[in-house]
Amino acid sequence: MSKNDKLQELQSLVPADVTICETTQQMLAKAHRDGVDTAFDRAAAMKACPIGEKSACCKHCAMGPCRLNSKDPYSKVGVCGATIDTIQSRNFARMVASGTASHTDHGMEMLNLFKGVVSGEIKDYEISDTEKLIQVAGELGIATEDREINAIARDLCTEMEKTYTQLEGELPFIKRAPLKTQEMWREAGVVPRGAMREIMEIMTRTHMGMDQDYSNLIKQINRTALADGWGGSMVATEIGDILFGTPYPVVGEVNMGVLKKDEVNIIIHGHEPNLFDSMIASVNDPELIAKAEAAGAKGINLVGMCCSGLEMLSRRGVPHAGNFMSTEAVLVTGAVDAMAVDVQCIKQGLAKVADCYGTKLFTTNPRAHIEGVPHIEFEENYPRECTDSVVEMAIKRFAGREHPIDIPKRKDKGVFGFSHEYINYMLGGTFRGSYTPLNDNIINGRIRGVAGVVGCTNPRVKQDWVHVELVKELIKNDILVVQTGCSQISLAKAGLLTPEAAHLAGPGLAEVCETVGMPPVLGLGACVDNSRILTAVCNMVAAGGLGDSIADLPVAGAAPEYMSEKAIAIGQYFVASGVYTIFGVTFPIVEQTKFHKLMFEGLEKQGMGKWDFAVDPHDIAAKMIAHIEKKRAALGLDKDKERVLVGMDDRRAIDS
Ligand code: XCC
Repeated sequence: MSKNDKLQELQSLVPADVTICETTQQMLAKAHRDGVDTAFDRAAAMKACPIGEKSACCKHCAMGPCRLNSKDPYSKVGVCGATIDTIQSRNFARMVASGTASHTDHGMEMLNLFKGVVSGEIKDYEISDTEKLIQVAGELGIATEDREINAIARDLCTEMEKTYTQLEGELPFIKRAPLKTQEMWREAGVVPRGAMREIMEIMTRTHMGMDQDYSNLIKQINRTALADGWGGSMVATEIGDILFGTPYPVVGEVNMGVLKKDEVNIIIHGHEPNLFDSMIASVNDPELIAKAEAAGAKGINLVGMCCSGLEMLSRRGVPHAGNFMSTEAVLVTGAVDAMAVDVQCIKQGLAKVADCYGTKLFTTNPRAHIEGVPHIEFEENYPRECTDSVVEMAIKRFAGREHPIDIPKRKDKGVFGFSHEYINYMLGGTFRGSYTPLNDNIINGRIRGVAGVVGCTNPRVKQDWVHVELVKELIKNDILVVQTGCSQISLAKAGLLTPEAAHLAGPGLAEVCETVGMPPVLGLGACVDNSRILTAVCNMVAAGGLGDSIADLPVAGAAPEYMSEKAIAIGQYFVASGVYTIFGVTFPIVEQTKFHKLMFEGLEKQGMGKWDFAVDPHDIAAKMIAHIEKKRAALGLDKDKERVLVGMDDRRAIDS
């Protein structure tokens, strides 16, 4: 293709059609002028494979790959005889295995770091929240009274390690769930043992010629997904809090306007908080600051993106430049001197865009290199070796900036860091912290229910638009929204993570927000922090009045712009935990098949939640609201309580 043809093709994509993020629009237009493509352009140029999209193909052996007809799913079987239900349940199982592996691997890294800190081998990090350590240890049955912190921490490491390595028995955090939910899991035979074992079993059961009954495979799908939510993800969150601090509300700035023309700009993108934490130490090192100044910079500006960014935005208020679909666009500013990435959601396309605009891109994790991108290994025993050298390279690039700098002016403010511990305190105060005020407001109908709106952005739908429209509709209908992951940044850019956004809420929710001084949309952190939502729903059940299990609660979850296998694993653990969960974009199961019926109806009959799917945000909202109202009705909250007039005779009867 000639250069002119390429420019023409790029310019045929209208940025406002693919994203509502103003700064991403500006940078896409600039990229098109510069002849640079991003995932938005590649998605427009490459239609999603219609067979793969519906999961109607199987490439588990060399007799295939076999393609079935998603329009007429029972008209054919694979060469081995596999039916559509076997093929798509196996494909779905492997998505759950991959997503669960990602979160549990992240959690395991946190555990290794924690162990190193406790043993004294790792010296650059320390335990920063001993109160949380004691609370989690107590919850897991570890003696805490009159014991040294380090002794408790050692026992906690041993106990948490079971999350991964245990061959038999139940995951430690299973006890956090309401008893009725635990019983339902036991009855269904889906309580996870150790995550490694569950992932291994899913891989073998999905091998050619193994589990060929979707209704049996679903058990392993659920068991593996639960090992993510109540295992890997929960461990990642809890150790993250113990080491880096439990979040409490902090005002933070988001959007590309957080970059600074006259400073050395460094972006950390990925997932694990340790790299970011060490980078904070590096950019505050007086020697490195002096070097930056000597190179003509006014300072060093550290910024986050995606979930790494959320880890440190929630805990330290570090500015955040944007979510997943803005990671290439931000490089088009020419202002990013260095971007260091660790694991997950790092597009290979970043390498080319970084090259075009002279950004120094570095991979840092042994599990995630990118061909052609320099790698500076991050080692927890000597973390500063990696982060200091990234800073040095960024300073060098600043001094030799060759590309015009074009930073969009817009930045937005939001309140972040609503850990479930803080929600407890916020509602009840120091002495009577509890979820009772939340439950009371749900029971009296001021708040109809709670919705989790989470997950990625995806170039197959207009970036941020589905998240924002959906959340606006929910809060307008008096539904309190909690958020994690990239979705939260979509809403922060739209100004909904501020207490002032209460005016967009329905009268009941607005009244509660104004009384407490909280936003109608609460940001809970990164993707692994979906475990905070699990903990919060457990607290709602424990506070009373809303049923005995998670499945009884008037709650719903959505990932309207999801793209990753991690999101599928998250969705599945919410469903298995009892939560109605709706996804947008596309759904990897053929409608009208037995497996579809099981996921969208059957699981609910077993006491779990269920899947649903819609693309339009208003349809998604309507379905979530209908589900919440259905749960309210089941709890008897749909009718006003009959007023009983108590006469003197009745009083005497009560007294006696
Ligand atoms: Fe990745 Fe966690 Fe999705 Fe964002 S939301 S695109 S998984 S960074 Ni978790």
